[in-house]
Amino acid sequence: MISMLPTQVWPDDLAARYRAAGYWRNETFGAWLHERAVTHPDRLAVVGGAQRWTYATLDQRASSLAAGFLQAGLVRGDRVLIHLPNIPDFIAVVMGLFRAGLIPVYALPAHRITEIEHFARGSDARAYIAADHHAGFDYRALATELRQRCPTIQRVWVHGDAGPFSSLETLAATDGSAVPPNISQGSDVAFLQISGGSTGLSKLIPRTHDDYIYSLRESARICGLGPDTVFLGALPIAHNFPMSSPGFLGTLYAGGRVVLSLAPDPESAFALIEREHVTVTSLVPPLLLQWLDLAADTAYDLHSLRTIQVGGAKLSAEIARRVRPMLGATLQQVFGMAEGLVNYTRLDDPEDTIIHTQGRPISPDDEILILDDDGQAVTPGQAGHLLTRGPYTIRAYHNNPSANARSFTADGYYRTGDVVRMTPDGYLEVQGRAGDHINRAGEKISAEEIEDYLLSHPQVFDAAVVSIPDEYLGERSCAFIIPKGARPRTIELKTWIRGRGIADFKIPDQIVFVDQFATTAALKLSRKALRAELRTRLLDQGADQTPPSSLPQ
Ligand code: AMP
Ligand code: DBH
Repeated sequence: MISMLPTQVWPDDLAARYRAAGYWRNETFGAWLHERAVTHPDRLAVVGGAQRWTYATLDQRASSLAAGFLQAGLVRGDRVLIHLPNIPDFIAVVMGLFRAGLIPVYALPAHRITEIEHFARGSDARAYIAADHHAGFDYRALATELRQRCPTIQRVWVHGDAGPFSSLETLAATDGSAVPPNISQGSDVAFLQISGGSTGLSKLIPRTHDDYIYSLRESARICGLGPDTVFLGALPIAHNFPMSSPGFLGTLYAGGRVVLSLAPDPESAFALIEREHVTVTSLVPPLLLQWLDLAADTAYDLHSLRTIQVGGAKLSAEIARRVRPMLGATLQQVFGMAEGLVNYTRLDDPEDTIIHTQGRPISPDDEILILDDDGQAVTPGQAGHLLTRGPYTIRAYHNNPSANARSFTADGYYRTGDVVRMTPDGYLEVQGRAGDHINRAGEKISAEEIEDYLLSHPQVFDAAVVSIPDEYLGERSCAFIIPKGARPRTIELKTWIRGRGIADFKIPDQIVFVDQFATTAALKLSRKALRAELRTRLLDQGADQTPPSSLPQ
């Protein structure tokens, strides 16, 4: 099979403009980390577990890993799946891959074999790097299964006890002194990020050094990051938000320190905030709620916190209001997407803007369209579909013509699927989604993907998955099932779905059995209209009360 090298190309005139404006500087990840290690080698870069790495240590480890990857036979442009929790080696591995011109593909720790196989096939990956275990799950078993399903995966490295696989620690002992800091161009694709997926499984998002570094640099500036910044990575750092908005990459770019927590819960995080004098972190709304709860009577000293960023899902004004009094920090709302566009409330915005809006774009060259259902611009101030293009928003997914045809207009705008309105001063307020995904505490779940798993069960005649408002999670998932013959038990269905080998957060929170979906008047409903009707029916019946679900780790 011919392997398809990921690309991301903007039209010449726009690319020229982004360069002329100084957005794209032909900077690369390999090079900038090395520059910082030369200017401030002894400054702490990454703290996690018992490890405390200076910039020099991180830089050397990245070079060693780069040398190891190349000696193991990987060649420039090869894709490497990363399946690591929040450990310092996540950062060293990624930086090592950049340095070797290899292309990381980021999976979330919650992903399981079905998603990993999908990423491996979609990216034509040649290697897989995982932890031995995390949060009660053994990734080596997954690696074994992956090797069987995807023979293109030729190398597996494991952090910790490698079992039958190669040890990442041994690889990190390779002599990296001959590896140049950089072999890439700014316009090369640096990595493949994954989309939350609104139809079917996640799509792969190729981001270039030029475009991503621009978004990091500006994000770091907007968020006031500098050498005294201590960023806490509490959410899984494979997520685009804690990775780049400004996240751990923006923090290192600005010369600050990254502190990693293996779990996002307030107990783990507060201890680190006190110990490391954390100044900024990024959270999803349900986590913020947990933090606010515990902050009320915590013994930990949280005074170092200056900024709490919240994004990934809509934050209610009611909760937004509590951040400053309870945590003593400025709230920053962040509305972004792995495809590109990121909006921030600015730190010096009026309190009202910070509480009620999801911010405004990073770049003066972020082009924003808000359109009605017929594709016409809405009257200013009205809600409509958000489309965007700009210097760090992709023009195409990797190797996916049908998704590209759906998701991009002929003139290169990305259809975000979000419904927003714009305030007179150019801030966006997210109203909801036009599509059928469920935003469960910031994790996006495709209704279609889960319906497909349900439909493969022998006792399921038909299935429709919808989002239900949830006080704690924002939204939770509810599966409506028309049984085939004997009605299966709820627990059986959930176990069945888990058995498909998918992330736990995708298992429906609630299952409702029905005899039929649509009323006879509405037999010809589209899938989308059907989901809408089922949702309304459930809410009207007041049957939406289930015990609060827990957040995935
Ligand atoms: P993804 O494309 O998977 O990176 O997910 C991005 C999506 O998350 C956006 O298109 C929004 O639907 C949602 N999102 C991100 N941040 C926010 C926010 N602050 N408020 C509401 N929705 C958000
Ligand atoms: O939800 C997201 O994907 C997201 C949220 C905030 C994101 O990608 C980002 C900031 O960069």
